[in-house]
Amino acid sequence: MIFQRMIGVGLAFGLCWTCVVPLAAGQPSADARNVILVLSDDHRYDFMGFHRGAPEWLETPSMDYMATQGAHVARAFVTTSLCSPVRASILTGQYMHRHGIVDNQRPEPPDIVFFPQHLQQAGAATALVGKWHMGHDDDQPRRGFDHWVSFPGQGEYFDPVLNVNGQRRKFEGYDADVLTTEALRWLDQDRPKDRPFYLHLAFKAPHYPFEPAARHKGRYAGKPIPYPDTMARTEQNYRTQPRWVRERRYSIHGIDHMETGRFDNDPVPCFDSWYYGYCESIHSIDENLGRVLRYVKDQGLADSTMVIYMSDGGFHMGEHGFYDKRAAFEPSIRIPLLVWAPGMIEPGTRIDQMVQNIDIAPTVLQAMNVPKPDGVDWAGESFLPLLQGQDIPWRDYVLYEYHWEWNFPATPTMLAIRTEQYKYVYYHGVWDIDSFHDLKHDPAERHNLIEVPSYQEKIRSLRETMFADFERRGGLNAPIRFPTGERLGQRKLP
Ligand SMILES: [Ca+2]
Repeated sequence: MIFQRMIGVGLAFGLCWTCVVPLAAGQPSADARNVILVLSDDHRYDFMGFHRGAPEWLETPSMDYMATQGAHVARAFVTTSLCSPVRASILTGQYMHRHGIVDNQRPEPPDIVFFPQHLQQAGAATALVGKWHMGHDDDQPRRGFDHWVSFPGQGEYFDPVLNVNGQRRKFEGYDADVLTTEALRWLDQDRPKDRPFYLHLAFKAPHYPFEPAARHKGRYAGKPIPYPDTMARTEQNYRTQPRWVRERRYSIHGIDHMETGRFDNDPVPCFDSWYYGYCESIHSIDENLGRVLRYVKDQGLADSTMVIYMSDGGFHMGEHGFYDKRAAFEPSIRIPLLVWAPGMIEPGTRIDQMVQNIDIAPTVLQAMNVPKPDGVDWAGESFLPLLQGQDIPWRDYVLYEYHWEWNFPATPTMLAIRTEQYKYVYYHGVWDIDSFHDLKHDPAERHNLIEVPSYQEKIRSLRETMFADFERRGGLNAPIRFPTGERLGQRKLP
């Protein structure tokens, strides 16, 4: 009924909600949805209560609910595991090499087009509430959003100052609580009720330094930690890995260093307390995700709205001696992705095809029945047909790209290709070996098979496919930028 009302209003306003043009990846959906995208920061793919491999004591009832009552996209990846580039990829449907945002230091180029601009042009109401983080300094409203509540750079976990449509105000409380309250305020009071809407709600959590809401601090203290097998500094863990992997242990993104103070920190900060903080932060955003789901249900919007939950990247929690992301290992490039749309997506749907952040833009447009605008050339595809159980042609590999940062020099430039079973990673500009992993038999990526003779043909084939694809896309130009910001290049001696 709500959808019918939307159609009626659309016609009354001369909009085009019924003029559905079939999109490239499949048939248009039977009904148009509002979309709420809830985006977290550095939440790795398997730290959800229902997920195999999660700490058994981690509670995420809202994510569990979305998985059982909606769809779990079980193999979801980012094209770059770094805040600004991946956020730009979500909002443009393009790889980093195309949209040009390759680090966290610089703001977006002026000619970049974000998909909410297309939604606006089609008549939808749009809002961004939360983290933007393209460029460190600018919190001013950006194109594509009717309503804007954000902050510069990484923001603050407590009592944040938010830029609300150009006016800065200080708020009290935990960041995710405040942002959710502001998002619900827009949904409830400020948005035009006669138009479909897109809400982009982006939490700071669980990004380092892993601060939960005060009410959850200490919630998991003392619980048994399932340390990953690859965490120990042993010959077995490192004898086949590239040298830079072992070296990163001693950088700011390694567990034998972790934090770089002015004169170094010794002893090393406590891994366990960080682990608990990370999990408590995830619990804090799960609670706020629950507030969003509850609002949608209580307001009778469930049959006209799609809620997507995802992260902007993964995170190592000790694997290979790392914390942080950036690398092409599974904990870094895989993300949680859940979609809940009652009446549109069957409860308990599980998608095993490899989906990427660049697929979000076309998926949201299709879910809202907005035709793909002329001239738009997304790198991604809509996975809405997959969510609805349709059998459509789909990619059989995903690509990954990361460019070395002057500010964090321990992780090299890399290009990677991942298929269902294998992953090849090419490292650029370092005197080192590449990586090749059999994910089926070695999901922890403990054994680098790059020098095993029987795999050389497979490796050659993957390398050719990867380079040919990147070349076709214009993705073989590593950028060199003027160094800016702080350089966290201190190396703790092993
Ligand atoms: Ca991030």
